[in-house]
Amino acid sequence: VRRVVLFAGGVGGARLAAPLARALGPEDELTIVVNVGDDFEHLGLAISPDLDTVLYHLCGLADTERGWGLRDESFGTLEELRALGGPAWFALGNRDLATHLYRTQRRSEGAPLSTITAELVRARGVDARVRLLPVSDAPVRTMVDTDAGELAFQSYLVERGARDRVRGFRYAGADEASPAPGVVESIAAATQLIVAPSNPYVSILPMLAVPGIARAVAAAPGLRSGLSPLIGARAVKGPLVAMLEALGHPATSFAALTAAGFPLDFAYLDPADAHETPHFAAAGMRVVLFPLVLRDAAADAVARALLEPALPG
Ligand code: FO1
Repeated sequence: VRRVVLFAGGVGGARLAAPLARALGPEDELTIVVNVGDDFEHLGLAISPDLDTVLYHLCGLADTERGWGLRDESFGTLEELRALGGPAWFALGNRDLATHLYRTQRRSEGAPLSTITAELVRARGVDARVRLLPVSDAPVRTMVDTDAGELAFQSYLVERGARDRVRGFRYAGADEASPAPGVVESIAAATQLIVAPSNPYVSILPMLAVPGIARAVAAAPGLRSGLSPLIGARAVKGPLVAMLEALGHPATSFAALTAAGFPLDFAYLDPADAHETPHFAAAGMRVVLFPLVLRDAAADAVARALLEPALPG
C-alpha cells in the first residue's frame, strides 16, 4: 500500500496531481497538500487559486490549456463589472464564480478552509482515495518585495503582469498559522513525499513557512522526490526564471529544486537538463531523467515512474 503526499502549488501541482491520482492502486492513498500563499480576497470573495486549480484538474473540469479555471468558461459577469469600472484584472469566470461564492458563504458561517475544501472535493466527485488539504486553515499570504514596493502576490502576478523586479518574499501570517488537520499526520505516515514542479518561492516556501511543516518533512520516513519546475532553463509556467536571476541564482534545475530547502532523495530532471546531474550527486541526491512535459500520456508515465521511486527509469 502506497501512501503518497504531494506538495503542490497551482498549475504545476495540478498537472501532476491528476495523473498521480490515475496511477494509484486500489489500496493506495494520495494526499495533496496545497499552497495557500496565493489566496486573497477580491470583490468580497474568498479565492484560493491553487486549491481550485488542483481540484478542477482532479475532477476533469480544468481548462488544461490555460492551466487555471474551468473549461467551457464564459466571462459575462467580468465584462459587466468592467463596464461598471470595477476591478476586472482578475478573470473570474461565470462558472468558477460558484466555487468562490460557496467558499465565501461557508467561511462566513465559520467553516475552516480544510472543511470547505473537503466539501468541494466531495461535491465534484473526486476519487475517494484522494485527499486535498490546504497547508493551513489560517491565512498565509505571499508578499513580493519588488522595486515598486511590497506587493500582494496576485497584484504582482496578475494585476501588474510580473513586470516588477523581485527583491525577496515574505509569507505574512505564516508564523501564526499551524498545519491544517491531517497534514502533519499524513506526512508522518507517508511511504513517499513528492514535490510538484512548482515555484519554490511562491508555492513551496510558503508551505514550509508554516510552523511544523518543515520539521515533519525532515522527520518523514518516506522517500522524498522533487520534480524540476524548469526544463532547459525555462519555466513550464510563470516568472520563476526572472525570480531566480533577480535573487542571484542561475536558471538551473539545481537552483530551482534546492531554493526551498526541501530535503530530497530523488531529483526528477528533464533529459534537457541531464548535464546538471553532477550538481545533484554532489549534494547527495539521485537524479532520475524523465521527460517532464506533463501532458496526457507523458504525464501518466511520469506518475507511474514516481510511484516506483526505488526503481528509477
Ligand atoms: N491567473 C492569471 O494570470 N490571470 C487571471 O486572470 C487569473 C484568474 C484566476 C481566476 C481563478 C483562479 O482560480 C485562478 C486564476 N488565475 C489567474 C491563476 C492564479 O493567479 C494563480 O495564483 C497562479 O496561476 C499561480 O498558481
